[in-house]
Amino acid sequence: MPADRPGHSDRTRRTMHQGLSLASIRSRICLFFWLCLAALPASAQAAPGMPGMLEADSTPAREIMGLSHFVLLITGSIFAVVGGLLVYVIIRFRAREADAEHEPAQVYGSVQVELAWTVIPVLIVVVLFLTTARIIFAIQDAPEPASALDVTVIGHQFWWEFRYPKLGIVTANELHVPVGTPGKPFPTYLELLSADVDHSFWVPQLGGKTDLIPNHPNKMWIDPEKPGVYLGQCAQFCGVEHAKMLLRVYADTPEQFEAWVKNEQRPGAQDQAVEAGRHVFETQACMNCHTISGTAAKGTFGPDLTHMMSRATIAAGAADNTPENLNAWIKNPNDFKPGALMPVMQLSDEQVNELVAYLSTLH
Ligand code: HEC
Ligand SMILES: [Cu+2]
Repeated sequence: MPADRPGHSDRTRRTMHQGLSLASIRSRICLFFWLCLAALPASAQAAPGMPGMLEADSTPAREIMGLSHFVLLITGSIFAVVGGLLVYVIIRFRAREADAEHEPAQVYGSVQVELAWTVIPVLIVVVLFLTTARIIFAIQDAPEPASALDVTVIGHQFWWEFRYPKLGIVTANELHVPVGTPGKPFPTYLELLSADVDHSFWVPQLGGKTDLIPNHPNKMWIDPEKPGVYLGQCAQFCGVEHAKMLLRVYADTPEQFEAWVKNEQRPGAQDQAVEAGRHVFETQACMNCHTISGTAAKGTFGPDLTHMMSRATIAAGAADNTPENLNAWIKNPNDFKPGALMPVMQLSDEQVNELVAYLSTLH
């Protein structure tokens, strides 16, 4: 509409202009909501290779999920009531031509209204607080059954060490725990420690986040019910490679778990055919940082490699455990994880090939 069209006062033109931009804002808000709605089903389903945040499969995770649904219900209702009233008021009491001359009724103070908007929110906060506290204590104070499995988890920059003190097993990055059977849960109690800085153990399907703090042991427990692999990751910024500090929890059937334990308890394989690689390992600095039981290598700065072939990934999930990746990792760990705390060892291609041949026998 031409701006200079006669018969339109300044005021009308201003209103029309505002109306136009309001309409475009409205359509943008609509678009945003539709996008959110469309994204919901996608985000509710765990993408492959991503931890599933909305698929609790262990008692602590399920309790936390129930709590968050409850909190969402209450806060969602508040949002609906407040938002609904706001929309109603905006439409019902919008500015009209006829209102231009007089101002709206002015209300000063109302004891009832002020009491209501003080007391009701306080009650809601108390309910939220008590429910949250109840769930936190129910999880934290759950008595540890005598049959429970104990694992010590030690966070390192940028990998996980798992120790099973009663079973004499040390492994890295891939935690194996047994599943319970209906009526016979088999929880795993984790003692969380750190070798350097703060880390956080987080496998969303199994439990809440718990920090690994130097000199301050923390505890948590999980009791997965379905066999399978649960993904997680370090949830506390611990240095440049924090994002590549991934976790895999294998929930094994009792038979699988027993077989895994048996295998892990054996000393490292000693295959004469790969003697050359073993020699390189034992005469280079590798042995100062890594342990391979049954050899001279007793270092603890890096992951225990005694049964490294029983793991699907290397470098805390940064790469699949294949001979090519092992080769590339030993040549230059920074290719996978810039800033990883394993040095470039300046070995010849032949030495690296021998090393990989040796490591590949460590089942
Ligand atoms: C200064 C200590 C140090 C030395 C020396 C060292 N490494 Fe490492 N290594 C590490 C650390 C730390 C990691 C874990 C890196 C990460 O995931 O962030 C690692 C990871 C590895 C891994 C992956 C293990 C897994 O399960 O994720 C392999 C294999 C490995 N090193 C082999 C070697 C070999 C072979 C040598 C000798 C040529 C060697 N390392 C020398 C510290 C060292
Ligand atoms: Cu970390």
